[in-house]
Amino acid sequence: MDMIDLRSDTITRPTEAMRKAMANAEVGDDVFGEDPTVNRLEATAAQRLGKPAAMLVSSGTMGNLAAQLAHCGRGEETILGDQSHVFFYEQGGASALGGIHPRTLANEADGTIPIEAIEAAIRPDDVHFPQTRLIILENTHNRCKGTPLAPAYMEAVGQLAKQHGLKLHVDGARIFNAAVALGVDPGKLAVSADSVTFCLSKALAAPVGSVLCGDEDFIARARRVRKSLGGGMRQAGVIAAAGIVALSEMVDRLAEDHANAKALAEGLANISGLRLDPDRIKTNIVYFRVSQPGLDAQALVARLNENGVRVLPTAADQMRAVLNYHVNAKDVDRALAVFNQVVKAV
Ligand code: TLP
Repeated sequence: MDMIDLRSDTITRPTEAMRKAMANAEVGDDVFGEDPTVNRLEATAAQRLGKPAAMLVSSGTMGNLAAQLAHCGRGEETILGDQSHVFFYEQGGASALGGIHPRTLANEADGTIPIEAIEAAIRPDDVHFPQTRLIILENTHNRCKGTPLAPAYMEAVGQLAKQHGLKLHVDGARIFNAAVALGVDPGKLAVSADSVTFCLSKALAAPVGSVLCGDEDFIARARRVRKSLGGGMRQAGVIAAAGIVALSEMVDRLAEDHANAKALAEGLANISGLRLDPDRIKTNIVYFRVSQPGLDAQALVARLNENGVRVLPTAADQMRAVLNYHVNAKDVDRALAVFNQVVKAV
């Protein structure tokens, strides 16, 4: 049985074009700055995000951590959403490794944090308080249903940061999904940010890697941080080669994942015993709840798995499906048939 794997877009495997590019990549020692393929990926990424410089890192987590360590000193504070990946899923790395203090604010359902709430959380100059240094936004917002944050909101937060002498970092793990969904250039979403990370290894289907973008000084500091974290990768051109293909060939097709996500969401909403609002689905991520008596997320996930569909449990009554390169419109129909059968069988 062919499994339909909807647990995450991180499960995507490299395309034939990526495998060829990796096999033939020209490489050098990237710690010496001598890997031509890494240099080409970094230049391409910087240009796509409208920033002067960029650095390849092993993962989105490392990109977000390196950004925080490059922006903040020990005891300084970041302002970020309580549903953000940085706060929720990154092991508190910035606190553990950098002594950085997170100030969480409630995310709205659409992944934003109200501007007034951010402004109110900025610390005044008082000996009792840590100093606020950095605001972090996430676009698209994973735990807030993959919602893309609009350019006007990103710019308003950037303006606020500037007024208060703060920096803005964007966890743009899926910023290309946001750009495609909103029909804007990714650079427009990053224009007010001092730094932005995006992932090659998620919806863009590269096997490894993320890129951190920012100005030259920031990237120079982040390179020191990356080395101290053990992230100097030497002949990383074999990774970067797949990343270059990801950026040139895999961005426009994200619209297919979004259409498939919408179709899946509409189908799931028609199954009594499952709950979600399909109108909220704007990119490739579909969260839904189970409200069928006698069924919880773990049990449903197990039964779906036995029938060839994999989704991720995210709470006792909640699951997540992420549409990706290996799932087409026919697979969505097949997955919906399995959902129907499994929920009805209870
Ligand atoms: N997200 C993963 C899991 O960690 C939850 C997923 O399957 O969605 N920022 C955002 C918004 C992310 O969703 C992720 C990964 C990361 C950062 C971290 O990227 P990696 O896994 O490359 O460290």
